[in-house]
Amino acid sequence: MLTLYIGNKNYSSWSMRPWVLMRQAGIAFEEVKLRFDSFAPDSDFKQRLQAVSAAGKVPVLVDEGLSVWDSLAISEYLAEKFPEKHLWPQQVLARTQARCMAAEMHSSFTTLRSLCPMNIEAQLPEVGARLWADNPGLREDVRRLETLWTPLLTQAKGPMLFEQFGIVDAFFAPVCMRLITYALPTSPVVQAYVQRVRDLPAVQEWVQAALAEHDFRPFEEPYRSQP
Ligand SMILES: N[C@@H](CCC(=O)N[C@@H](CS)C(=O)NCC(=O)O)C(=O)O
Repeated sequence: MLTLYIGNKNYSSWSMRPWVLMRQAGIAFEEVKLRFDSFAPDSDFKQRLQAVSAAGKVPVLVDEGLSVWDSLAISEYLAEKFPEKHLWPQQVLARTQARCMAAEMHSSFTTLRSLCPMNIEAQLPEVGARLWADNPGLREDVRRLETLWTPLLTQAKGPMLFEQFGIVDAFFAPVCMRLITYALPTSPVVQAYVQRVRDLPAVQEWVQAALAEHDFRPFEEPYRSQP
C-alpha cells in the first residue's frame, strides 16, 4: 500500500498536488497527516518525518520501503508505476509541454507563491486587490499563467488543460485555490478552468477536509490574526 505523508490541508500546497493526483486518478493510498509546527529540528513534524525522509518536508510518498520526497518526483514515480492511468498526456508533444508546465510551476511563480500563500478557508479579496495594485511581480506571474493556459483552454477538447485530468492539473490546483482566496483578476476562460478544477471530486474532498481542520497556524497567516 502506498502511504502519503502530508501537512495541513488548509495550508500545504505541495501536499495537495500528489494527494489530488492520486485521489482523482483512483490510486489507493493511506494518508499520514503531520500537523505544521515550528519545523525546528526537534519538532514533532520533523521527528515523525525523519523515519521516512531526511529532507524533512512534505509530501513524501512511501512505497514498500522506498521514500519519494518531492511532489514532482512523486508524480513521475506514479506515472511510471501506473502507466494505465495516463497521468501525463499520451502524445509526445503534449507530454513534453505538460512536463514543462509542471516543472515551471515547481520552480517559478515565486511572487504569487510568497505573497499569496495557500489558505483554503480564508477569503481575502481586499488583500488580493491591494497586493495586485502594489506588486508588478504578482501581476506578471498571473499573466504568465494566462499565457500558459489560454491557448490550451481555447483549443481544448476536454475540461482540463490537456483534455483529461493529469499531473499538470494537479500541479496547478493549489494555484487555483490561491486565485480564488485572493480573488485575483483573470479572464473568463481562466476563471472557468479554475472553477472546473475546484469542482473536481478530489479537490472538493481536499477542500472539505481543509475546512474541517480548524487549525489556525499563525506563522502561515500573514494577513489574519484569527480565523
Ligand atoms: N520541493 C518540495 C517542497 C516541499 C515543501 O516545501 N513542503 C513544505 C510544506 S508545504 C514543508 O514541508 N516545509 C517544512 C519546512 O520548511 O521545514 C516538494 O515539491 O515536495
